[in-house]
Amino acid sequence: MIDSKKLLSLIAAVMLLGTNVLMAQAPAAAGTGTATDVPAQVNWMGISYYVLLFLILCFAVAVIGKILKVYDLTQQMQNKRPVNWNNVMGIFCIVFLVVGGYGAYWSLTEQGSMTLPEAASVHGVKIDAMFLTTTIITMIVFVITQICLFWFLFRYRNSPKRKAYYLPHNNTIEKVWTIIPAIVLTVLVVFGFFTWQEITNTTDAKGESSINIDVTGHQFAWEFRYPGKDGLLGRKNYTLTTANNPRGVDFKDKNSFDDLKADTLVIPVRRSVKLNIFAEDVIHSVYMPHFRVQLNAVPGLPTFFRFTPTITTNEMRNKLGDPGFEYLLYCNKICGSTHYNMKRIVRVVSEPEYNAWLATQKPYLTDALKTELKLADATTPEQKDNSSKRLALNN
Ligand SMILES: [Cu+2]
Repeated sequence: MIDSKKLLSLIAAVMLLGTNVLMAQAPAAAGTGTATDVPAQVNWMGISYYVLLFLILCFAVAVIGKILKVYDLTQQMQNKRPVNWNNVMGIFCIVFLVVGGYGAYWSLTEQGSMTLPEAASVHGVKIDAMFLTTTIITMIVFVITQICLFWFLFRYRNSPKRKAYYLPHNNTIEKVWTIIPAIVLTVLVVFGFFTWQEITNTTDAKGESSINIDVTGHQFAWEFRYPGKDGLLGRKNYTLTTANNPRGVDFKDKNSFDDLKADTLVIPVRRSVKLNIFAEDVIHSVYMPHFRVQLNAVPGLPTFFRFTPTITTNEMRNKLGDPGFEYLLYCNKICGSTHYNMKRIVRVVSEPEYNAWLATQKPYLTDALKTELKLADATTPEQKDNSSKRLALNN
């Protein structure tokens, strides 16, 4: 009763359940932390339950198959008409079309609202428009092709009364199903290409000055570095990394002296922001769903993402009627055991609020780092005076 095909299906099912166990670890680990043995036990109970259910289902299908086979043979022995499997399969196709169609409708209406929240950036609105256009076009094609596929399987199932029509080739059909998708896909790709170009443009548009912010991911936190009064971030070099200089900022570059560090990503509304993205150990991913921002943070390969927020945190709180609302920056790569903890608050504020906030941020160049770099000793008394003035700006 168990042949090689059934054995393969069993192996596939076990592998699938194995993946389930892996995924089930996240909520267990993210739990309250009490009674760690219990979730593991519950997981394994769940797995054995589904394995058992699958085996029972296999057994039931095999038994029904055998019963039908016996019924079929007895019909033939009594010279009665055997089961018409073409009709059975045809009806199954129609049932599949109706049940599957309803399932697609159900998942769209039930889970459709679980998609992304309202876009709060300029390019985010464009991405949503692209996504909606693609979804509508593919949905129309999906509905038409599925109805045709299953209806034709039912309507033109094998019948002794009918002879199949042989259609070797038709140029018109070939042209239609090549040219129409080619035009539609070209329009979608070109639309996407222009949006992507805005995001990855290295130079500012005319009359625009982006705020450069360094975002660095490491296991398991995000670090922010803001430019000081000069509006410029100093260079970085990983070989300069020490306990006091964790991001490896190069202080041979005078732009580094007034750089600031922050715990929250605060950005002014309607100003272009360029996030310079770094990783110090494994691949992380900067993900801010409201702004439709997502880009990998790759060790040794700096990336960047340019976007313009359009809705302040306060405006969003009023819109949602949720006074506790915060925009969030997540890590979107499963980068290790406490990956889920890798998030930061992002606050969109007015330009004056941003400037006021920036003025209160601590300098990256701490006293300990100054001592380590012997910054004070390496200068003449006159320079010392100047540099202490310059450094005083940071405090
Ligand atoms: Cu991460």
